[in-house]
Amino acid sequence: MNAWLRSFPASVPSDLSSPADIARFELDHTLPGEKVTLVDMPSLGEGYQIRRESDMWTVSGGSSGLLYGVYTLIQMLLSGEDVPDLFESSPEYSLRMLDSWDNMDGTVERGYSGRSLFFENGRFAYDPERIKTLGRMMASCGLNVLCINNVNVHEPAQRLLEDYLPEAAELADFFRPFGIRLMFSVDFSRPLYHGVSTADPLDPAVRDWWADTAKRVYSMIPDLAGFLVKADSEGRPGPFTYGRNHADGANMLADALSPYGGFVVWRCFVYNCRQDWRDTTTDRPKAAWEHYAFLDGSFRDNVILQVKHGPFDFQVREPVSPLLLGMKRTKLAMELQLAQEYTGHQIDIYTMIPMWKELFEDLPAGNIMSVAAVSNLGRDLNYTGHPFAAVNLYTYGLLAWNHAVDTRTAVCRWIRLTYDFSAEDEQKLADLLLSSRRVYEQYTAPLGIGWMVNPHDHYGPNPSGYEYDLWGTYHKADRNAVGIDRTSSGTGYLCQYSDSYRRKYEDPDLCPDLYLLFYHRLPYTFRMKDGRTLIQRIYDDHFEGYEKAVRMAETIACLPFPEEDRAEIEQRMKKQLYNAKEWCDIINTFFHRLSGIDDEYGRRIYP
Ligand code: GCW
Repeated sequence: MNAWLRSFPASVPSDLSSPADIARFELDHTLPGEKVTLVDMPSLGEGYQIRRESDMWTVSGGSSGLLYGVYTLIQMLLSGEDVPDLFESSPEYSLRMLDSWDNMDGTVERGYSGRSLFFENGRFAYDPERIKTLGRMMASCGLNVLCINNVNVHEPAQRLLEDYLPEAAELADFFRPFGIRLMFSVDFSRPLYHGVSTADPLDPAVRDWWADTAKRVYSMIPDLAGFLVKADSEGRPGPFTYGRNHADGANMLADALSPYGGFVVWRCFVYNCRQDWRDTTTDRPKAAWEHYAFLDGSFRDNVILQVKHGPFDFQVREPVSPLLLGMKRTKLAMELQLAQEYTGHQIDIYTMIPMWKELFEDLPAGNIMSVAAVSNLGRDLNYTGHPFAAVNLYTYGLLAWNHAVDTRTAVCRWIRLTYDFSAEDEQKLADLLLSSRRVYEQYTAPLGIGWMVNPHDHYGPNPSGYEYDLWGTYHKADRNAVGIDRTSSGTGYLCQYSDSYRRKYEDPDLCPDLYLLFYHRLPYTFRMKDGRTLIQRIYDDHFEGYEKAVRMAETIACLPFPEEDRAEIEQRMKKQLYNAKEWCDIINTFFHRLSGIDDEYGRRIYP
C-alpha cells in the first residue's frame, strides 16, 4: 500500500539516482499515453513551469523542481483537474520539514502508526522499499527535509552523529534522489561525553568540539539540512545551565554549521514544567515570548526558531503564537503536529487543514520562512494508522509549498488519488473530513480551554487531570466560573500581541466564542452572543458533537472503501464513537455538578 500513490507503480528502481530520473520514471508509468518533455532549468531552483502546446507537455525546473512539477502534473491529471496551458509554481517556504519523533529503540514518541520506520533495537533498521515510498510520498506533496530522530535525544540516538554516522549517511542516500535532505536532532550537552568539561556555548573548547563534529558529519552527508535542537525544555540540557541565553546556544551551533550551509533549527518550546498550581503569576502561554522576544535580531542568519503554532502545545484550538507575529528580525518556522497527540490518536477522524488555514490567516505574509510538522508516520502497512490520517500529511505538504492552496481542492485531490469514488461519494467524504476538526472540538474540551485530557497519554477525557499538576495548564473551574483571564487585567498574555489583535479578544462580549475560555474567566451564567448561557453552550456543544460523530459513522458505513481500508476505518470509528460519548458524558457531568445548573432541554447529562 502506497498511501495516495495507489496509481503509481509499487516501487521505484534503485538505480535511479536523481530527481530528474525519478520524474521520468513516474511519468512513464503513470501517464504512458502523454508526451512530456523535461527541461532542466536550474534558474528555477525548486520551482517549476508546466506548459502545454497542443498534445505536448513541457515541464521545466531545476533538479528537484522537475520532480515537483512532474508530481503535480501527474496528480492533477490523475484526479481530473484542469491544468492551465501555462502553470508556474515555486515554494513559498524554503524548508518544508517533517520532524519524526522516532527513538532508536524502535518506539515513536506520540506515534500512533506503529513502530519507527527507521530504527529498531538501538540501531538503524528499515525496509529500503518503504523508505523509498516515504521519499516519494514526501516529494509528491512538496516536502524537502526529514528529521529522522526525536527531539528528546535519548541514548543511543545521542551517538547518532558519532557511532552511527555511516548508517545515517546510507539512509540519506535513499532520500537524495527525491530532493529530500535529512536533519538530525542533537543533544546540546554532547561535548560533556567527549572529555570537554562543559557544554557552555561560549567556551572555546565547546565551540571547537561542535565545529569538528560538523566537519565530520558534513564529510559524510554534504547536503545535511542541519541540526534540530530542543534545549532547556522538559528536562533537556541547554544553555541556561551555564547562565547563557538561547541566542548564545543557537549561534554557537550555527557557527559550526555555517561553513557547510547547514541550519540550526532551534525549538522555542520552553516553559516551566514544574509549576506550582497555586502560583497565579505564572501563565504558561506567556513563556515562549518571555524567553525569546527580547532576542529578536540577535540570531545568526542560519538559525531558524521553530515555534509551535500556538502558545500552549498543539491543542484543538489555540491562538497563533505571539512569537510568530512579533519576531520580525529573526528567521522563523511554524511547527505543526500531524501526529494526533491531543487530537484523537489517529483513532478519531481529525483533518487539520481547516485549522492550519485559520493560523495562516492570522500570519502576515513573509513572517515565517519555513514550516515544520511532527510526523504522523510509522511502520503500519498504510503508514498512518488511520487511512484518513494520510490526508493530513498530504495537505500539509501542499500548504507548506503554498499556504494559499484551496482547502477543498487539496482534500478532494487526496481523495481522488486514494479512492476510486463517484463524484457524490467524494463530496460526502470531503464534507466529513472537513467538518471533523469541529466535531472533535465540540465533544472534547469547551471553547478554547483545552487540556481536559488524561494526563501523559492525552487520549480521553479527564477534566481535572492536569489541574493540580506541574504543567501549568489550568482551567480553575469552580462552582461559579471557569477559565483564566489572560487579558491586560488578568495574566497579561494578550499584551504580547499588537493592539489591533488584542482588541478582537480583550472584551468577552466581543471575543469570538471559540476562544472565549482561552482568554477569559467567566461565570456559567455568562450570556453568549447567541443568547445562550455559557453552561448551556457547553452542554449543547457536547451533545451536538456526539450526535455529529454518530452521523459520521453512518456516512462511513455507506462509502465504498476498499476492503483493506474498510476494516481499519470501521474499527477506529467504533472507538471514536465510544470516545465521543465518554467525553460528552464526563465533561457535561463535570460542569453540571460544579454549576448545579440543569440543561434547559432536560437531557440526561449522565445516563
Ligand atoms: O507536548 C509535548 C509532548 C512531548 C513532546 C514535547 C515537545 C517530544 O507531550 O511528547 O516531546 O511536547 O514538543 O518537545
